[in-house]
Amino acid sequence: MPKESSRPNIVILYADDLGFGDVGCYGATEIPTPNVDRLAAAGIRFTNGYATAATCTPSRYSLLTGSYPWRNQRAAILPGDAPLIIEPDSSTMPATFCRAGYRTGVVGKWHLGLGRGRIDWNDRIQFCPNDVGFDYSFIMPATNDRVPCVYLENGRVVNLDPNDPIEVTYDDTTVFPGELTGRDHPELLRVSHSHGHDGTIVNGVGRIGHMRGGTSALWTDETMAETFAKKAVEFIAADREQPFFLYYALHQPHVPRLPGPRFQGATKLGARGDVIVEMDWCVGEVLSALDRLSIRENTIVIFSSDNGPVLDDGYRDGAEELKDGHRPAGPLRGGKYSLFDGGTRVPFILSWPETVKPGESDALVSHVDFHASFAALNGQKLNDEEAPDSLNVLDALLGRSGTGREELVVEGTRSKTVYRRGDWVFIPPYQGPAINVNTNTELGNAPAPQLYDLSRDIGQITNLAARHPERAKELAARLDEIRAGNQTRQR
Ligand code: NG6
Ligand code: CA
Repeated sequence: MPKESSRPNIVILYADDLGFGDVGCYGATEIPTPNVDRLAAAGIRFTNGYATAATCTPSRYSLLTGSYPWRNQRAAILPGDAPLIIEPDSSTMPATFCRAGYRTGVVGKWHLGLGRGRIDWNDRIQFCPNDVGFDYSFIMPATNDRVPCVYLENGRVVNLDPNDPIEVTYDDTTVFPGELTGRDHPELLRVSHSHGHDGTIVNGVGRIGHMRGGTSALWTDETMAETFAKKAVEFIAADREQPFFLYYALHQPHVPRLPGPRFQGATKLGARGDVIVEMDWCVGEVLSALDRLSIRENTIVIFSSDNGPVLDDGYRDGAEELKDGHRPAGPLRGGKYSLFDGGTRVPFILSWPETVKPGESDALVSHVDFHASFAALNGQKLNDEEAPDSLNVLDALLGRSGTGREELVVEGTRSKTVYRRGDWVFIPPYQGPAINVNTNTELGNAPAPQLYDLSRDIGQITNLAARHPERAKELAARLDEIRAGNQTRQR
């Protein structure tokens, strides 16, 4: 019997806005990331590993379902009170793991919506991670810059005092009586905002949206890392018999960047560098727990990021000023929100000491493929409606083959997509600014088609569309075809 049938545990460590060049094993020299580096040294470091989108919600939607995000109109950056965008009881990767006898958990950032409309934060929230395949959940509802700034455990706000109920609104014309906002009280802020983020002040930081109440339940940004790491480790250790799937969605290095005291000043790059070191510590906590429990050998640990990097994402925390030669996207062009590779090509590491030989792989792989690949690993059959864009690329993921997908679609923002086949990348003409001036990222919008050959031009400098019009046309047509739902699948 092949070893893989022994149902390994699976942990996905999913960073938030971490770029292709942000960790040591992908070339960062100014940010020490010993734990991520040791994971890479023990596993496979992929150089063509992709998130499906350059922003969070779409990317995570694909990771958990195996469906491209632009197939679901609601898969766009969500406010903190948005409804759940995955249908309860629909096909999800965690649900497929449950069917295979796993216990499943999510810890960390959720950002896929909750409830079905108006959420009552003071009661158990129905339509939460536990309704889409997770046995256990300990989450922040949306992002660390969005209200409500509370943790939810299995659908209930943690530490809530019923006499101090929570109210939330994203209607910017509503300010709750007595609410202190960043807009009206900049003198109360510990970090000032550069764009947006001038709603309710929580823990000295202006957030997106408005909330009141829930004082005893409010999180402290500086202890978020240890809070999530502790819950992740508790989940891992809870049961030694059943295999488990843990989706640990790290909150770093998304804004606001407020590391715990131990990590303040860990780098010369300011808060953004420091929270990456903190993130690395979280990775270390998980690896140590697996070692301690003697289950590291038969655990697949994946490390990746939901989208590319951004320096100024709305707060003046010095990330831009202190970057000092550090290249968050490495050699790639663009970053978060971008149609260029910097938006979606991310660190992508898989380790499974018992089975996978350490090495490096340039196979084309995407987070969207985990669902079908792990279903195959566990002998689970997916029907045609399930995980429609997920390919079984298990051989590539486990390093048995250097070939992954032949083609891939990724999203920039708002359903604008890019098509990659082999080393060729085609970006259709798109309206919109070339640069997001707030974040200072190249978005990739241009009135003319763009075609790049990544084998010679990883930085997407030379547009070859005019030189190879036939190829550009062919790739454009194929992208249209996939968007219309026509795909061949290998399962
Ligand atoms: C943007 C926010 C940004 C970040 C992003 C979501 C403003 C001005 N900008 O709208 O700060 O929160 O949404 O990031 O509000 S993501 O990684 O969750 O997609
Ligand atoms: Ca993100």
